[in-house]
Amino acid sequence: MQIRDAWVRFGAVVLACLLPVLAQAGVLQARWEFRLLPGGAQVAVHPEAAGWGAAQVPGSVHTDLLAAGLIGDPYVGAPEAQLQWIGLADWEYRAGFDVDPATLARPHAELVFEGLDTFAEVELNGQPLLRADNAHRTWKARVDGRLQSRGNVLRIVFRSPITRLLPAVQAMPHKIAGNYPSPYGDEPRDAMVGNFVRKPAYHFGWDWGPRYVTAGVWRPVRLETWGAQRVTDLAVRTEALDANLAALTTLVEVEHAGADATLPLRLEVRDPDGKAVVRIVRDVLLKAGTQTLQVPWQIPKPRRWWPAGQGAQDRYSVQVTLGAGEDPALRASRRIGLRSVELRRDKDAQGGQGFAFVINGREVFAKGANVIPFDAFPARVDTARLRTILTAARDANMNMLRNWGGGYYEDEAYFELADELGLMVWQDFMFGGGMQPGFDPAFRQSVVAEARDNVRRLRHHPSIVLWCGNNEEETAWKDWGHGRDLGKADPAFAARVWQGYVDLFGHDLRAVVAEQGLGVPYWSSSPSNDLDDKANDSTRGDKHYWQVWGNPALPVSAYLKETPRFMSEYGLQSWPSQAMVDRFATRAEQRIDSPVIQAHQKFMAGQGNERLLHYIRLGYGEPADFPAFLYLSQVMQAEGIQLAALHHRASRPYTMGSLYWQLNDVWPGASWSGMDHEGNWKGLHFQARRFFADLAVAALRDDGMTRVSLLNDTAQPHSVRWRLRVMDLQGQVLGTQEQAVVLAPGSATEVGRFSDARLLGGADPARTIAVVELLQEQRLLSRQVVGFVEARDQALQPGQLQASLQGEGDALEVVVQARGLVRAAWIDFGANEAVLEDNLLDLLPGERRVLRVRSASDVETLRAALRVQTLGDVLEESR
Ligand code: BMA
Repeated sequence: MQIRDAWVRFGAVVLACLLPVLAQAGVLQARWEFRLLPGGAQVAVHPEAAGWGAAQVPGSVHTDLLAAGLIGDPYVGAPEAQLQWIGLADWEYRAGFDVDPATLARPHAELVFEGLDTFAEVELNGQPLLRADNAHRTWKARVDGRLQSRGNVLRIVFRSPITRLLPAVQAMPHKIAGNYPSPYGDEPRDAMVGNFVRKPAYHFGWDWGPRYVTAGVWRPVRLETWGAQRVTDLAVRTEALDANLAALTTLVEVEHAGADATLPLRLEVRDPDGKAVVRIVRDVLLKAGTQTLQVPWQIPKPRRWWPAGQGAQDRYSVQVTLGAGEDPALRASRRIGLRSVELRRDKDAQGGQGFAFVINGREVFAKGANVIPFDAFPARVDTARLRTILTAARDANMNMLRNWGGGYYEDEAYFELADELGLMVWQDFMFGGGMQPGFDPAFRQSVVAEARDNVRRLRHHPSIVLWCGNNEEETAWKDWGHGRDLGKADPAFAARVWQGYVDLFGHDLRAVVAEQGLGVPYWSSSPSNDLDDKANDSTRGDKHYWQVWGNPALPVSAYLKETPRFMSEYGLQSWPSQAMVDRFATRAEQRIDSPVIQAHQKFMAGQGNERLLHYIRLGYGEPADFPAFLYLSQVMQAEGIQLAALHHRASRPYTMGSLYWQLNDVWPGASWSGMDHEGNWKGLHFQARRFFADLAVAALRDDGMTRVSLLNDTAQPHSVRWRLRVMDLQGQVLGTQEQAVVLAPGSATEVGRFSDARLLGGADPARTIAVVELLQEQRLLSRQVVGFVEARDQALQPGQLQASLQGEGDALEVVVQARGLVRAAWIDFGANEAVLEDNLLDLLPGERRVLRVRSASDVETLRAALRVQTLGDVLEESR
């Protein structure tokens, strides 16, 4: 008691120096500080973090330590092992704030914590306020009468999830499957806590990212105040929608205190041009408590929201006002898109079952990638970064992103961008893999609360077309031995675990989506056929295919033998560019097996680079040096994923989606991504823009036979020509075929199969290629160069490409001119930031291309830095 009193007095003195910030209703403006919680085991080992230091909210303890200079950059070098103590420590945050008189005078007040990571004890002015245990939830606490005009103090203690949960996990006679065990000894390998806590799973380390078990106030804290009423939610339910009419119901949730009251409720709807198209005023009777008011309305000839490539991304704004409307607590607004969504699962005659997204009545082939968190510390991801990466997704002709379940539910800004860009979002609930304690009622309750918070927070976004229970849990249980092993060890416990799974993902989350999701479909797991017998089946439901890259590491040609109904994951790794690698490793450290390089390669505990070399060797041969390894990893990835994606598209309508793993990176390192951590395009992303183009040609060679298909993802028919030319590497044409065709809307049309013998005649396969093109009038829409042997064995020559820089300022261009065939030309400017219009280019003999360049660097610097790698040059060095 004495100690506590002394501490309170000491705290009061320190707080006097805190300079409180004046708070109004809205995001709480306060100066935050942090330190190690006194008395914890880490204080003696890390006295440097025992004193108060400035903190950032929203933020995380790692970024606060970094800003205070107490740790080095967690992304540079190989510091992970030394930083694991942070995740084992308890942390204390505090903020002082004053409240302006008008805000203080309001009868009701609430503190809203949009993100607390994770086990948090919150106090206001020395009194307990709330305890939190789920980072994915919004936590709210009424503070009526508890605020003072000056010197309010919020104090939050964050407990280490590892030390908090470990005793219980260790006491379990049999564990449930976790994800990636820590290689650093901070947590026993056989008692992982990650699956027992509602915290982003990737914080515990993943096969593309570091292990930083962070803590903190990761989203804003808001102070909300109101009078007798407040509007707590606004949603619009679509009752019926087609090209002629939209029938809608506005759902306004209102909290009212005191006796019955009648107030006017105003609804105003503006069309995509900002013109008011609906104005309704009506008196509503409010009873004490929470109620949902319903206001129906209609729009003739609605302007519907379409995915990219299918039509406009029109949106309407809906605003409601209760009473006189000056009070922000009595107003709410939403931007909504009018679209219908159906997950079509037609059964076929062979016992299969389809998986197709139908938007506004039209089947849409889903093209895109899986999204992982944009940073190890989510609070430092800003809207600009999201805009860069999501715009790049749309620019690469993607129309769908799958928000994978091992991260966090993205910010409003993410979905706002997806709406604007026409990117459909497949939204996983945040379960990244392994198995959850669904048998624990408290755990299930917490998940249901989290799901309600997030579905209600995000449901007005037209981009969201699917809520999916989890990533890979059903298949892990059924196909990877988790169910079998636990069943052998403890059949009764295994049965409880599985029942918990079915209750949580088969029932609870399905019910939340049905009640709150405004008609968006639910799917219990990816991959699955929604709790069918088999979880990862090519003939039913969605599929993750990892026999290429994963075990048994089949060659990329195996992609052509796998034809799913919807491919939601497949992938190949690569390294980012040399300039990016230079950010975290010195040149001396840049060896395939150096500790720093290995630290940034997370696949299978150090085997990732071997796996990459396996694929590089199969297709391209041995890299001569580290820069060649980086370059060849990107070429291999881009060409391999292209093969799979084009095969999926050519298999339409049997296959209705192709989402590769993965769009983006969490940090700078090796991964399956097509863009690096800063949003720079790797070769894959440039290639994706070509292989996902709405009008494209797929020339797929397998077992000595080239199958040519023409792809049209637009809703219109197209008159086109396709042309196939066989030529040698110097451009001499040995044979040509050409044909005009009309492509039906939303179709894949096979136009020919050609044996090698027919194409080559007697020509040397190492010195001959087939060039397959799709043309509309004089315009080349799409082209593929087909080799008859692996690139490794092609007679590609060095020195076939000349590159120069011309122009200046905004009119800067790279001119590339090929002599003989050039494959996979990669142009860069070293450490200078420069954005090129196109890259990773195949150039036919004699071809010239002019590419726009945007850069802040001056021409001479860029000219000196201009570098081009081609397969002909790079392979020559290793021969
Ligand atoms: C998939 C994902 C991730 C993983 C990726 C690459 O199956 O669901 O868990 O990062 O594979 O191994």
